[in-house]
Amino acid sequence: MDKVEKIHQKATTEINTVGDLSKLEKLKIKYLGRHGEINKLLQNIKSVSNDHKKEYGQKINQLKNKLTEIIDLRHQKLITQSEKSQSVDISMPGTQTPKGCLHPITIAIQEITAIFSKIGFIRMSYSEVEWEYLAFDALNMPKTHPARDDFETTFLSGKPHEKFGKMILTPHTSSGQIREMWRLKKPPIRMINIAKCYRPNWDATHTPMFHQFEGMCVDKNINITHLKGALDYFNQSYFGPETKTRLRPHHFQFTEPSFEVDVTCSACNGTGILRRASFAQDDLTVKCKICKSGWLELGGTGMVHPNVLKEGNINPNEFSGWAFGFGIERVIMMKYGIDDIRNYYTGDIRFLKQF
Ligand code: FA5
Repeated sequence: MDKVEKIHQKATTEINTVGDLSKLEKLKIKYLGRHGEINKLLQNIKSVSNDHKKEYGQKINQLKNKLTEIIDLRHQKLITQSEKSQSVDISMPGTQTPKGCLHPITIAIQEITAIFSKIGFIRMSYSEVEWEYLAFDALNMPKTHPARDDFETTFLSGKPHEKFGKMILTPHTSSGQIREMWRLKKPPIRMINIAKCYRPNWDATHTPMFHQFEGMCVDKNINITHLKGALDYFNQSYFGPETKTRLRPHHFQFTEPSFEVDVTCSACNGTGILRRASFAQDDLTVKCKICKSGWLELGGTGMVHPNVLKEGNINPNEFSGWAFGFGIERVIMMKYGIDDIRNYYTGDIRFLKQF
């Protein structure tokens, strides 16, 4: 009987002071389990005299019921405590979920599209896989042109087309000129073709996949002044109202005359020199690291070659037009002074979220 009382005392203290549910579960097994203290006490009944057997059995049953009851109570209490500790404190600051952002190329595509749509240009996106004929022959580029070399163009396996030749990954957006003339059949044409292009290059200013935007305008009496006006309009809208544009003579097979387009560098305002205030009285001047000369090269342009208009079933004696092709990665680099094109494609969030 003493032992029963001792176990009663010990178990009650342990159960009422236990601090978590898993320890309470262990106490339950210790006292009420198959090999627990209560069962051990029951096994001892053999050694109790017959006179006391009944009383002993009753005491053990009472103890079992008592322990079951206080274990249940403790269990309930611990659950309530843990619920309270997990309850929401509405005065706590919330967890910040990182926000996504648009890729700088996507932002530039949206901006360029909006700028040209204001002057009536329709956004097109011609395919990334093109026929050799449309990318070269139709653009007045002979079979021997170096751009048609394996090193410059990615040819795809597959059966060549009888007229259009092999399939290639589009090396420039200029094939969109032919496709747009075919689509509209008749001028006026005002197109901005924005698409992915592929060339096997990889350095600080070239990636194997890049984006170009190709502008084309064909109508009656279109001349170079319209081209210069459109380029001024775009460059001032995209780079800033102070931006100046210049055309330098160049050569492309599909335009005549052809030019390279330069714009004034926004870092040095076209001076080629950066002025830094110094603590001494004189100004400290350094050469602009971005442009070195005040001008940055944007891309190629020119008046659409008569042979190209003919390929588009447009009479060059009746209509004329201009076209240009610029790299999107390049215009963003020029606008923000980015020195390595590969930044766009390494997926570094610290770079991408700045735009
Ligand atoms: C052309 O692709 C001509 N089709 C442009 C053109 C269109 C001229 C219409 C006349 C009339 P070019 O190869 O220079 O030209 O490329 C134009 C621009 O694309 C370059 O100035 C450069 O910004 C970008 N570019 C070319 N190759 C890459 C490359 N591998 N990675 C990133 N940008 C490139």
